[in-house]
Amino acid sequence: MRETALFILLAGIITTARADSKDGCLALNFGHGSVVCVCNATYCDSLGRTVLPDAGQFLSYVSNKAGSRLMESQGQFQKNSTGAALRITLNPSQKFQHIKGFGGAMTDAAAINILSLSSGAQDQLLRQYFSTDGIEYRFVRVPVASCDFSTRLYTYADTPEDYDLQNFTLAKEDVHMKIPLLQRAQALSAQPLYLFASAWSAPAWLKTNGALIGKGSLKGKPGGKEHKTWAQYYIRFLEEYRKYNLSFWGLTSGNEPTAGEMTNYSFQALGFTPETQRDWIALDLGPALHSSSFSKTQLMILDDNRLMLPHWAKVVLSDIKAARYVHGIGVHWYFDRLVPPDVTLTSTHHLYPDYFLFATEACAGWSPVDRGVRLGSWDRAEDYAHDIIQDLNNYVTGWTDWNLALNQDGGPNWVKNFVDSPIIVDPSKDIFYKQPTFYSMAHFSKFLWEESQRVGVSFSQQTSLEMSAFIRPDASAVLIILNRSEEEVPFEVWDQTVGFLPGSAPPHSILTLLWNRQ
Ligand SMILES: *[C@@H]1O[C@H](CO)[C@@H](O)[C@H](O)[C@H]1NC(C)=O
Ligand SMILES: *[C@@H]1O[C@H](CO)[C@@H](O)[C@H](O)[C@H]1NC(C)=O
Ligand SMILES: *[C@@H]1O[C@H](CO)[C@@H](O)[C@H](O)[C@H]1NC(C)=O
Ligand SMILES: *[C@@H]1O[C@H](CO)[C@@H](O)[C@H](O)[C@H]1NC(C)=O
Ligand SMILES: *[C@@H]1O[C@H](CO)[C@@H](O)[C@H](O)[C@H]1NC(C)=O
Ligand SMILES: CC(=O)N[C@H]1CO[C@H](CO)[C@@H](O)[C@@H]1O
Repeated sequence: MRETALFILLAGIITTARADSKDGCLALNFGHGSVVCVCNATYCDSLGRTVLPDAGQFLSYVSNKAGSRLMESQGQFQKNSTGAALRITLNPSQKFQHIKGFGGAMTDAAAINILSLSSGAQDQLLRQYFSTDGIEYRFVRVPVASCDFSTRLYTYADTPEDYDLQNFTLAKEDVHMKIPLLQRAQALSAQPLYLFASAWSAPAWLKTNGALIGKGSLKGKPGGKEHKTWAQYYIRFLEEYRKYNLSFWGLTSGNEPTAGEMTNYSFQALGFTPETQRDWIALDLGPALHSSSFSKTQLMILDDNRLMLPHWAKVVLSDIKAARYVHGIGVHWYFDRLVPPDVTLTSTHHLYPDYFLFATEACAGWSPVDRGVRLGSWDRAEDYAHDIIQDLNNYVTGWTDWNLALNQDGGPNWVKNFVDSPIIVDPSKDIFYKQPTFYSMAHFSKFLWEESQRVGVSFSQQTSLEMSAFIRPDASAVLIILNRSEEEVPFEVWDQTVGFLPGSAPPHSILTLLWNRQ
């Protein structure tokens, strides 16, 4: 009797209904496919600290269109196959890239929105992203001066002809908003945050078009005084932030250089071709960083749509004088559908395996046909998970979301380039909404620690499930599965060291499975 009961217990998946527990999602449905979770100064759903299950057990976390949010269950590995038609075999001997981490951007807009809440709600929001109770972001992209998600146009050196940057000063947006929030985020994080800087435009007086917006590049040629000043501007930025105890892990060579090069952009941009970026790095930025106290700062080129690869990387990295200063390649997700990821990402990895690939910007609600905030959209959660899995399966080492928080219009944005964000604030009620995309990020950011290594998976039959598998530094395994269809069919995972994991991917779901292999 006892053995039968035990067997039933072990074979089944024991569900702890987190949605109904005290830390569950307070769901609100705005009619866009799924729900948002409402948080205020004193209440927010959270997973808390995840603890590795005992040997032979696994943990499963599911979020789905039906409204589950990181719902935790525990189950037991079995010695025998479950008989499921789909067997997913973990192949740990097939090793790929190591993970750096996940995060979002502290834009002026994000800072304005976070600070529009009461201090209690601000703390709650920051904890959601950065603490071990939350989703444990490691990376924060920090715009260098203004971008479209600002309420005004400025740089830190708007005094004309100030080639020595004597009047370089951080803006009030840095000193009173972004810096204090970054310090608070750092204090909430169990680990040092990895900040990286991206500039949208150089000061107008350094540029061919004399404006921060539109089509324009630096005056003169790489090696010339404008290019030298623009390199020093980055150094000055790093110095100023260091005075506030904020040190940067990395920087990019500038946001979306193709925007300022090829189009009459409606907001801040600075054009580079791959050739001018190469020469500016070789002659100006690289030497400036190298001779500064920031020589270890990770320099990422491109910081633009991945469809520019591998061409952009070939031009910059085949030049030894530029390549020696570069560490990685930053990619954005816009237009990802136009070119397959193996053509852009994997081919670049194989050409330049010593340079890491890193996703530096993505957001939902940017397309003219599907614009702005959509509270509770599950499609957008799937878009995130699909793109992250695709990137990870093509050698990308981390993924950075765009604005950490926006208002209900998807701003503020001085050119009304409104988009969506995983957190939408409503200061009139002193609450914020965690969108389905917040949970997409969570399924990766909370579980894939730094130095987790992607490993192989194989299938017993054709499947349209999308997935990516990892071994973490503590030797535990993480498997993340996305099911974008309406159906549910059981599967099993076979891990030679522990046995068979009985599983099932619900319709329209994101699933993270975690187990101990020792
Ligand atoms: C926050 O939300 C919880 C749960 O709905 C509620 O009990 C509490 O009163 C709210 N707190 C404030 C300050 O509104
Ligand atoms: C496992 O499989 C073996 C061999 O097929 C069988 O003898 C045994 O009864 C099975 N055990 C369970 C618990 O089903
Ligand atoms: C720039 O700095 C110089 C010297 O520090 C100072 O005299 C001047 O007033 C500043 N100009 C502006 C526009 O801030
Ligand atoms: C800066 O950080 C160091 C070490 O983390 C700490 O000792 C120091 O007090 C901090 N300084 C400020 C101004 O926050
Ligand atoms: C560029 O766009 C601005 C408006 O954003 C417009 O005023 C200007 O005429 C445009 N320039 C060209 C060359 O098309
Ligand atoms: C699109 C997709 O991934 N669909 C799959 C969802 O999961 C079920 C169960 O494994 C499969 O049958 C679907 O093909």
